[in-house]
Amino acid sequence: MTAVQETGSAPAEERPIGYGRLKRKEDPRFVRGKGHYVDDVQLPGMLHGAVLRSPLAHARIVSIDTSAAESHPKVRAVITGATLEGLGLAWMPTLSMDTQAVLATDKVRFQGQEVAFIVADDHYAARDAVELIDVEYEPLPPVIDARRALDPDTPVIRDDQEGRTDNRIFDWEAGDKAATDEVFARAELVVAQNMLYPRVHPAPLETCGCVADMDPVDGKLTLWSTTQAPHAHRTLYAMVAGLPEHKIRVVSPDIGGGFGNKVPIYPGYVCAVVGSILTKKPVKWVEDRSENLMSTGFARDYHMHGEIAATREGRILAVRVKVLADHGAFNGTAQPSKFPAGFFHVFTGSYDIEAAHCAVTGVYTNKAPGGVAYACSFRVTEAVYLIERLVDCLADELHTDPAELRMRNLIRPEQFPYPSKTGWEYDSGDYPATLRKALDLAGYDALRREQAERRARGELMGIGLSFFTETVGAGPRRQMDILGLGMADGCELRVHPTGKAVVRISVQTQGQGHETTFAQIVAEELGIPPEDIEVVHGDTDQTPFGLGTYGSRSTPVSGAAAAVVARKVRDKARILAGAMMEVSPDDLEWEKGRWFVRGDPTAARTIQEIALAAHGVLELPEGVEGHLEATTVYNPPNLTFPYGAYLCVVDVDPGTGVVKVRRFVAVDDCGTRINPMIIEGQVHGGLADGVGMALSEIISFDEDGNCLSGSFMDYLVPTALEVPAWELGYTVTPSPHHPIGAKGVGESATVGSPAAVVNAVMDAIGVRHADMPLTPGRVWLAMHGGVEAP
Ligand code: MCN
Ligand code: CUN
Repeated sequence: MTAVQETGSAPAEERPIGYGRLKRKEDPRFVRGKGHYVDDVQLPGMLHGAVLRSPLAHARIVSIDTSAAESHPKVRAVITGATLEGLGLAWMPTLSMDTQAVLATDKVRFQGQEVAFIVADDHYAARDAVELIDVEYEPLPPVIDARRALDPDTPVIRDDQEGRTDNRIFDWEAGDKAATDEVFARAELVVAQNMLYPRVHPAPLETCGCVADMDPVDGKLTLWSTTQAPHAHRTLYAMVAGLPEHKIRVVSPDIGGGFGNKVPIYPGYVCAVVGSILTKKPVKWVEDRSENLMSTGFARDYHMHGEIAATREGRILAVRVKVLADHGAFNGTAQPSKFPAGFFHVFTGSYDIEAAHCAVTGVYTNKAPGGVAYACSFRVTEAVYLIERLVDCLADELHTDPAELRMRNLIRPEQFPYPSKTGWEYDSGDYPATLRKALDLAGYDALRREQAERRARGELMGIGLSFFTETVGAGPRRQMDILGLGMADGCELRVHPTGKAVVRISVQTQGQGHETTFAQIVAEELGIPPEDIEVVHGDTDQTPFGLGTYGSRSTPVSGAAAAVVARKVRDKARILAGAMMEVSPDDLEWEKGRWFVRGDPTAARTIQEIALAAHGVLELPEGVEGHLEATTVYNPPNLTFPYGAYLCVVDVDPGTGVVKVRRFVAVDDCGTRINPMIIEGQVHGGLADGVGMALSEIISFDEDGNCLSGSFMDYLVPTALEVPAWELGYTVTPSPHHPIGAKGVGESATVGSPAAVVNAVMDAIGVRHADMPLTPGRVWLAMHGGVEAP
């Protein structure tokens, strides 16, 4: 598909960890088609579930007649909201402390909402029986445009909540309003821009699904489930069902992509569990593509009004933002409890400014719930897009080169750790070096000359930049929790007598390669080769508690935990090595894989020898137990702040508005690089996401609330034909507070790239702003002074 142009600097700078570009341990099974996904789970006597969904966006349920479905010969159970009400399960808590209907009882609130659940002998019978259920609806006016959601005459969507009189979910702000207003009042120049980050969908290759198996004898529920957070899900199920955690086992087998789509708990999972309880058989439920696109966690949907204040010389002084956040019918976003807009308040970006303020209002609409998904780093996508568009708007106003404008305003290396005006402390960075590297790789000056020549010939070539800073690694317990669960991660490491090791982690890979990179971290710390280290994950019965994989937190939190636990093992190995050699542990020094006597490198014990002795007959020092193992719970002191400079070159067809992405240069800095090959894969995927969102992806609705993007014929993800050969570079600025200096990278490219593409298209067509997705029709309209609603 896309070629990698390896453009990194000297290998020494790359600082790869334990075996560097190690091939992924998980790939032999994937390339042979031997992955084991939820839909591969087959249990004796297993039944199949299917969901009846609402055809209407907003309607009162008058009656549900299930008699025809119940008499279908292959149907084993028909579950409605009334059934669940009897069990106290008609509503469930969301990760944002709202409630969500499992199956609708009173009203339906978005098209595709779950209304009933059929359990049948096979999948086809279940789908057939869904058609036999007769629901009478009384249609209500739907609320589709978030900008109308707070109008006084707009129907109240969540009339299930007592005392509610409007569709407001929250008002939230960050920064210093008075200080910001003061800077704006005296600024020489203010540029303002409305922009929409449209509703998009992560659309993982594998849709969501589960197999629920409630053992009627021992009362233990086993749930194979597409979840990015098995432990957090288990605790929620325990809270909702009143079962103790040890009676619930959540298994997350191979996951075919998550991208945030698999963080929430969906009604289908709960219905499958209820189906298994009622039928005393295992029940499988796997949604289809349309169900996934129409009803599961969407992303973005932020209406933003941004203002940037500056001097005439191009010094950025302040940024002010108002956001209207469309959360759909239930506030089901997954983010740390204290931050209803996620980490949006990192919108000051990579610039050293005097003041900033944002105000975010969340509203209900008659659309599917979600909001935090699609490699967003908890809304950093929206924040980066906003500031990087605003900076280009300012450059346009000042007739300044956008690269120069950025260079002039970037936070300087000596300012780190940098306290941002909205409360973050950026850990480390050398922003100008990274931007310079991107410009050099791209040949920026030559590109600008080429652009001028082409313009003279009437050709539309555009060059777009973006510089992003992310906040990843949620998070310090004192600041962050989800539903009261602190975001620290456990990790356990055991070295067997033969010197092979098993590391048990709480995070869950959906394709990121954790089985490889966590082995590399332990290998680096202990000198045991990665192939001798097994990484166990994705099974709550086998792994320590932790909050899961999202917000690129695995490396910053669990990766740190793996390093810490390996160091604990190393420390114990030192005591044992001292006993083995009859020297004081204080006289020992470590080099990769062995403890040796200071001044006599030949007197040494390898970690493997020590492991054997730890299980053998060695006389142990006072207070030291046998075996070689350790556990830890890692509570990060701060988030990590990866960053990068991206440059996109596009050609736009003046006749049709078709955009061709000709080149894309991405220079990322994620601190210490554990596996450069995996990092490149993460960046490639994220860049493709960014091009897709910028040019073609949108979940849109008609005025009745019909979802117009329910299939891949309408929801256009990019293919190899739409993306260029990525040109990657990197810089390395380790995180000072992470044990191995690593920052997250999994979402960087999705976060950073859309602005670069849009900036390039605006540069090509000479228009200040047009909203994504920049489809040919919208580009053409923008070129000709028109605007089209998304
Ligand atoms: N890595 C590394 N060196 C670093 C940082 C990361 O080698 N300095 C490696 C890690 O060891 C890991 C991978 O890169 O193997 C991603 O690490 P990290 O940035 O910690 O992100 P997570 O593992 O927590 O993954 C989550 C992130 C998110 S939130 C989304 S969304 C997304 C993404 O990962 N979903 C993905 N990338 C994805 N990639 C695949 N294939 N599938 C998804 O669903
Ligand atoms: Cu925001 S998508 Mo990822 O955090 O699973």
